[in-house]
Amino acid sequence: MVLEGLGKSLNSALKRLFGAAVIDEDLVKELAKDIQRALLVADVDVNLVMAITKRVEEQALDESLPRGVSRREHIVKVVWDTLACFLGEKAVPLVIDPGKPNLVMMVGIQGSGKTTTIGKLARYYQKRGIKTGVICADNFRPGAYNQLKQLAEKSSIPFYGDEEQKDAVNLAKKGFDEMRKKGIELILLDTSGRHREEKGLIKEMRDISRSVKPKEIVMVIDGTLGQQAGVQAAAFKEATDIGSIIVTKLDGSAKGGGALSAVAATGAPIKFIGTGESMDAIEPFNPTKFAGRLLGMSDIRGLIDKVREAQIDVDEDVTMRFMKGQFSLNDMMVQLKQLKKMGPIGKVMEMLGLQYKLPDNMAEVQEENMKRWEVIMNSMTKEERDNPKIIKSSRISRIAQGSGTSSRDVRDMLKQHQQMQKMMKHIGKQRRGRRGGIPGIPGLPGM
Ligand SMILES: Nc1nc2c(ncn2[C@@H]2O[C@H](COP(=O)(O)OP(=O)(O)OP(=O)(O)O)[C@@H](O)[C@H]2O)c(=O)[nH]1
Ligand SMILES: [Mg+2]
Repeated sequence: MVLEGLGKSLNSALKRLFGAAVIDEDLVKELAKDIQRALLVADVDVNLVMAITKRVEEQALDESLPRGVSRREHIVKVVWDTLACFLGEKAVPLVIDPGKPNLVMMVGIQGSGKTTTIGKLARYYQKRGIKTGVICADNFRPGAYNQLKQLAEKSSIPFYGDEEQKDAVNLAKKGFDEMRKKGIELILLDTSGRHREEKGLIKEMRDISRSVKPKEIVMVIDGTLGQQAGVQAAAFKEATDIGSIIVTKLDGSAKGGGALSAVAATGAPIKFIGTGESMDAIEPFNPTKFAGRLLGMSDIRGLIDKVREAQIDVDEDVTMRFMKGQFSLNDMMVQLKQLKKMGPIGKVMEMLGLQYKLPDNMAEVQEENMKRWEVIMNSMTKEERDNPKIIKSSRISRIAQGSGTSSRDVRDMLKQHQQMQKMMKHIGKQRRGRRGGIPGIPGLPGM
């Protein structure tokens, strides 16, 4: 996976958020620290890291939560949005006017991946029904002509090149004419990467682009450079306003996060990323989706959805009563049924990050018990159901007789109720301890 290391550490930072009992300033600070560490390891510029985490800290405990959004979800969204923002925010696609010769010129430092990327892009667009051709204007490196020719032939893509021609501008012009005559819509122009630094590269880029007037100039940048990629991007951005960027070699590069964020910081749009040596290893760059993938959002969303699915609407009054420990037998039945829908109770509590040691028997509340308890409850008066405290020995015998169960069954149920009431009180306290309150899952009071 692309930027696997960064993704893993960001994901575990968020898991900590989901595992925490209380969401307060300390927790957000810890989360920010985790994110800082992850980004620094990925070679993201220190100032950028600070700006990212400052924004997360500022917005995480923002008091006003949109309706129906829990604090945890809100924080996940803040982290997601912030990362996306620092990756460029919007996806900027390569625009191709169909039926016209769209010339796209590739430039880049030696070995950055220009030729490979041209091969990939040609395939990418050809598969999408756009007539695509490639031109080799690299008259510098001896193998360049054959490298591109072979890539083109493998994918049956029209190729132009001339090993005898030594002038790059001439090659570009001739190639462009040829392709135009053939009705090619996307013409990808490969240039030489004789340069080791930006200056010389930019001069040559100007010379060629003046004569062939490309629609767009793409700078191909090696993602393994980390934040150094930003230097190239900045020089390039200054030199042309029809420029965009493709960052390559993000597969397996520990510094890819640094490269992407540094490039995005220059304001030059990243349009594609290269994710491997094979001809299919290219993808359009979408900051929002990319940030989501880094955070392993599919996982976390799944958890949120699971909790949501099981929720029922309980009004605030009921929730308040639970928090004060006023918890009737009817309430208990409703809660047990809800919890059963979500799976093993202990697991649910763990997912929600609630720290409470469940009484051993409670985790095993079985359907059988619940059925029996319903029968028992039918033999009670309303007063008894609402306020089971009043049920003493004589009432227990009466209820057991009336429901065809034993006194022990009735006592078991009452004991269960007491334990659950205690738990609800405890959860209520946890909830009150949270800053601003966590509007949680209405079916589970106090969460
Ligand atoms: N792992 C990985 N390797 C890549 C990627 N893109 C390019 N490469 C490799 O990088 C090396 C250089 O790629 P080229 O496409 O020849 O680079 P170039 O910019 O055309 O090089 P010059 O023309 O010499 O300046 C090759 O070995 C490619 O296979 C990528 O996304 N991932
Ligand atoms: Mg090349």
